[in-house]
Amino acid sequence: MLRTLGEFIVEKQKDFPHARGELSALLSAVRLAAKICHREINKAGLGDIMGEAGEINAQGESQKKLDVFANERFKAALEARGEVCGIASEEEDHFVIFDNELSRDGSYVVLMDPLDGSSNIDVNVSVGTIFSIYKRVTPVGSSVSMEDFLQPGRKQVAAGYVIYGSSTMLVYTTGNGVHGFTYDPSLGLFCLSHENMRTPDDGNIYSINEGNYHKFPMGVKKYIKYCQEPDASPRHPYTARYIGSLVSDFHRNLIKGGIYLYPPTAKTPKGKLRLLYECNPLAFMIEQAGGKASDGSQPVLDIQPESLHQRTPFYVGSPKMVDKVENLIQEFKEQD
Ligand code: AHM
Ligand code: MG
Repeated sequence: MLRTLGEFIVEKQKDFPHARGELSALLSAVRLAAKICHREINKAGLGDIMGEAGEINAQGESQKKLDVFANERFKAALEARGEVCGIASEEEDHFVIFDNELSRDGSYVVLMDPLDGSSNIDVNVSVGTIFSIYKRVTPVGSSVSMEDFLQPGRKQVAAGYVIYGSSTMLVYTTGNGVHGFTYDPSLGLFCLSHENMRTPDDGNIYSINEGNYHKFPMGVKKYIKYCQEPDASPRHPYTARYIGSLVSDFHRNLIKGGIYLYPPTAKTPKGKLRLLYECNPLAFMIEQAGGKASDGSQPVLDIQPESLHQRTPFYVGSPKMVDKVENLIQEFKEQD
């Protein structure tokens, strides 16, 4: 029988005895914004014949870039319901306070990357939205502040992503497993397609931008060589797969088993990816699915954030693969 995301959320609310339905309402807002973004992203290629981003359209409005569009949609959907008192986004320099009567009493903050991998849209490659939800630490009724946003990933109450791919999917966790829903555009519904997702303990896919090889820490170089060794194990040599769109690379590896790596380099000592908008939510998801996420020396979820747009090296995926690269990074760190 078909189970929709809406029904599933209500069902799962019973798992939290003191839940008042706020988180369920918040997830419904995410679902609505995801549908709107799905619609726009699916016709993105028409931009070429209907006007590029930045141009003025027939109605005299300027066409928005899709990442700006996605940011506005998610923000509007989250502000409309009153559960969220503020958001932080990769698209905004500062956090945004929802300062209306409803939202001031909201208990949650949301951090998001509204459209990750947006440069891929030009070439029709899958992109994603990543979101992360925390209970605020400041009192309800007061104005939201920086400390509400700078919480370690362990404190997340929910996280997830939307992948706009050959199908659009919404995958999320509230700390009780990871569940995936595939969008049926003819019905306008997300339907449960992947209940209780688990990532394999070990895998044979490695995903990294190998063009930067010469700039990587020695332990990561050793790991890449290890992946390529023909006889290191029956799984060798591993398969290299890198879309360059984090949600897509993560989603594939979650299902098939594998590891995604974004190491530091001398030029970018913290790597490229953002701790709060990208790494923490995916780290929460992978741990819930039986995998691991590390910055090379500690679990990503244990990092105490210091600023909103902070970056971190990121190694995420099947636990045995993450252990292996972590060990090599530690073993060879004197040589960096
Ligand atoms: P973005 O947030 O500016 O879109 O950058 C994040 C993206 C990820 O989706 C992807 O995994 C990574 O950047 C690719 O980076 P690179 O091109 O350096 O390999
Ligand atoms: Mg991003």
